Amino acid sequence: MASELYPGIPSGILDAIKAAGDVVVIGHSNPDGDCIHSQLATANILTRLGKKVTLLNDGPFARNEVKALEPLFKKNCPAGVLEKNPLVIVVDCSTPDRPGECIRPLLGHETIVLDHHSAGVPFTDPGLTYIVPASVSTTMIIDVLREALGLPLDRDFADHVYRGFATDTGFFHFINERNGEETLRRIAAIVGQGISPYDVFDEMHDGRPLAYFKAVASFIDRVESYKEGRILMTWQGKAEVVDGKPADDIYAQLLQVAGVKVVVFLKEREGFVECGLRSKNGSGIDIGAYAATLGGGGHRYAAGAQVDGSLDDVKALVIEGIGQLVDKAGG
Ligand SMILES: [Mn+2]
Repeated sequence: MASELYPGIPSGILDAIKAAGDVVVIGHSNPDGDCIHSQLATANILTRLGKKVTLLNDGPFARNEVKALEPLFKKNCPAGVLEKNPLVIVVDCSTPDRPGECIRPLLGHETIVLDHHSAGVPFTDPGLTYIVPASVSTTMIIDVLREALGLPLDRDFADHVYRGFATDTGFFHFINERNGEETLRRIAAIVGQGISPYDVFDEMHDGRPLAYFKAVASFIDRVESYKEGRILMTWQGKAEVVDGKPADDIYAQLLQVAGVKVVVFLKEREGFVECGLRSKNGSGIDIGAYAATLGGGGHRYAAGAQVDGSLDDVKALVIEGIGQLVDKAGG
C-alpha cells in the first residue's frame, strides 16, 4: 500500500521475510531509541510470523532511553544461528560500516535494509532495500512493513513504534508540513493502542543523575562562538567521563540560541575525534552532506563523523569547513 510518504515496499523484501526461518536483526552501534525500538518492533513482527529472532547491537547502550534494554541484545551472533544461514535485517542505518563488529560474520548473507538515512552507499541489493528519507523515524518504516505483511497493530509493537518516533522527532519537534499529516495520522493509530505520550516522555527522560546535568552545564559554559554566533562549538575531553549521553541535550539547548545555524559537539578520543553536527531548520545548510565529506553521514539537519587527529586539529578543520558553508548560506 503506497502512500504519499511511503512508497510500496519491494516484493523481494516481503518474500525474503516470508521464506526465512532464522532472522538476525541488526542496528547501528552507539544506538539511540529509534534504532533499538526499530530492532524490537521488527522482532515483534518476525516473532508473530513464527520466525526465530536474534537481536545484535555493538552498543554501548549509553543513552538514557535505551539503557535498560541492553540485556535483550547480543554483541556476537551465536554459532548455532550462523549455521542456519539466517536472513539479516539491518535497521536505522544503510551502510555496512555503521553496525560495527557484530555484522562482520554476517556480511554476504541475504540482507534487507530498512532505514531513513540517505547518506552513504547502501548494501548492494536494491530489491532488498527500503530507504525513506522523508520518514521521521525508522520505527514508522517498520510500521509500514507490518502493514504490508498484513499484521494488525498490537500494544507491544505500538510502544516500540512510538518510542522511536518520539526519539527522532524530539517529541513532536522535528515534524514539518510535508510529512506532518500522514505522520500524525499514523501516530494517532499507534497511540490508540493504549500508549501514554506523557508517561513515555517521563520514562525516557527521568532518573538521570545530577552529575549528568552538571556535565551538560560545563560543556555549555565553554561554548565557543564563530562567524558572529552562526556556529556554536563545544567539546568533551577524553578524560571527562559522563554517565549518559549529553550531546542530545546540548544540541537541543544550543539550537535555540539567537542567530545560530550550526552546532558542533566534539568528543575527544584516542587518536581521533567524534564530531556531532546539527544544523538549524531553515538554515539552508545540509550538515549530512558536509559530514559525508568527512567520511561520516546522517540527515540534512543531524549528522556525525569520526575524524583522525587531535582535538585542536579537528576543531580547526571543522570550523573552517562549516565556516565556508555558513558564508555560502548567507544570513
Ligand atoms: Mn533513526
